[in-house]
Amino acid sequence: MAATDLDAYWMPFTANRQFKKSPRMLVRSEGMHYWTDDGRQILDGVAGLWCVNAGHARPKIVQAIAQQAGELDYAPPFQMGHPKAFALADQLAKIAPAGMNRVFFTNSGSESVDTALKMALAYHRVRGEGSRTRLIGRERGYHGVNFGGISVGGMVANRKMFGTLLSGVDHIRHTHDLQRNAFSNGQPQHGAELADDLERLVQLHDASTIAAVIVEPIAGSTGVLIPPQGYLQRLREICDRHGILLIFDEVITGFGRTGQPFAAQTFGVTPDLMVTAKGITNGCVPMGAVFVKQALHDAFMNGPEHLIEFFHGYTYSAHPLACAAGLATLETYADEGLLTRASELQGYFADALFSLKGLPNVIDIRHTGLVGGIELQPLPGEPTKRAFNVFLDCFQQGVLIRTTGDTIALSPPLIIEKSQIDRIIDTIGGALKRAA
Ligand code: PXG
Ligand code: PLP
Repeated sequence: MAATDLDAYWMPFTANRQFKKSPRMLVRSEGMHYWTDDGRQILDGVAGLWCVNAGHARPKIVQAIAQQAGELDYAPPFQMGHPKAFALADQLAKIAPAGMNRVFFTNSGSESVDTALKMALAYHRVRGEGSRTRLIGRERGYHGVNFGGISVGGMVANRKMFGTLLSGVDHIRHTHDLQRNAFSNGQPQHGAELADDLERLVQLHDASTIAAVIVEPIAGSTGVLIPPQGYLQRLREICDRHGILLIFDEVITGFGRTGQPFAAQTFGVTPDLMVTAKGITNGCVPMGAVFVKQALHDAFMNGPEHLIEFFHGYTYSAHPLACAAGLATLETYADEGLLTRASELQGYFADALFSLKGLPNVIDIRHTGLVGGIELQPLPGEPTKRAFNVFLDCFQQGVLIRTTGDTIALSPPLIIEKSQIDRIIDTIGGALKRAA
């Protein structure tokens, strides 16, 4: 392709000029692999972008999308319905944490986040507690890129260019603590007390002003931060004590990543609202969903029946192609036991990850289920560069990984075989030695 052919597309979250000088083009995918435009096979260590949990081009999903496009291409979601939207919500409720049986559809994680924040605010208002307007996020949180999400989010680069954001937002501290917790095998031992930061904000602002707190059970985008033992439980207790809604952002952790359908189940803590996307359609058609407890939904179902209860929705909420893909995805997950397969493989995966301990510049290894993080000592004065060099090297060797800051993140499709885990880890090991 001539260089000018690449000019028009302004790529998201990409070093555009670097990419366009040396493009990395994917042209085909199947199972655990991508193929590049120069015919190389690439082993996918990140499920696309944490979303292709059942692997690529799965026949049931491909067929469902093709058939749906010919049968019902689009249906307006406002004041109209189509059967697959109801069927998908019903199926999703069956795998959700107990009681989270009402589902609102969106088209992405970012939209799901903003939907959940609006639901939380409106919920308090319909119950007559309209003073609860404050939203609490966490440092190093990633909640997508819309204004609500970056307001509660805690990644500096994603916020600093965009003005004053939402007002009335505060943040609790993050849980990353290399000094006390480096190389924890599973949930770190130290840090449950960091949840008490929420109690501190309650003292500062008063509970009557706080609507909700949103956290990722595992922070993915800021480098795979596993919650310390007891931390999520403590957040839940503080929320309960003060009538604050707890929102889990499970965009990455949902759909089997941690060994259960959702991290809420893996960690044994049920939120009030749960934000999802990505794996809901195996990444094949954009879709997101917000799960809520029935009581929260029911609080809106008052007033005259002909009136709209919640003034929110997207042109493409519950898009027929997405619903068809979602139903076929859930079927594929169920056929192959994928929503719990990570719990069977996590021991092997953890051992493989820990075999990298002691290699040059590896300063921490973190994991749960089939998500792993390998944190590197940054190059002096050049943060992110060492990890990015490892990424480029691995891609040359035929393995796709993801880096964020100086952390390598792994989240392979849940169909991965042990030999493929070995291949990914060996390739990273080689790249780490070369990068030393
Ligand atoms: N919340 C969380 C926890 C996410 O991980 C979003 C919301 C936003 O979803 P959408 O579909 O709007 O992108 C995400 C998305 C990375 C990376 O490299 C992760 C995401 C997106 C882009 C890059 O870690 N997660
Ligand atoms: N902008 C305009 C002018 C619109 O008419 C609409 C939807 O009708 C939107 C934005 C929102 O688009 P979507 O529903 O796809 O989020």
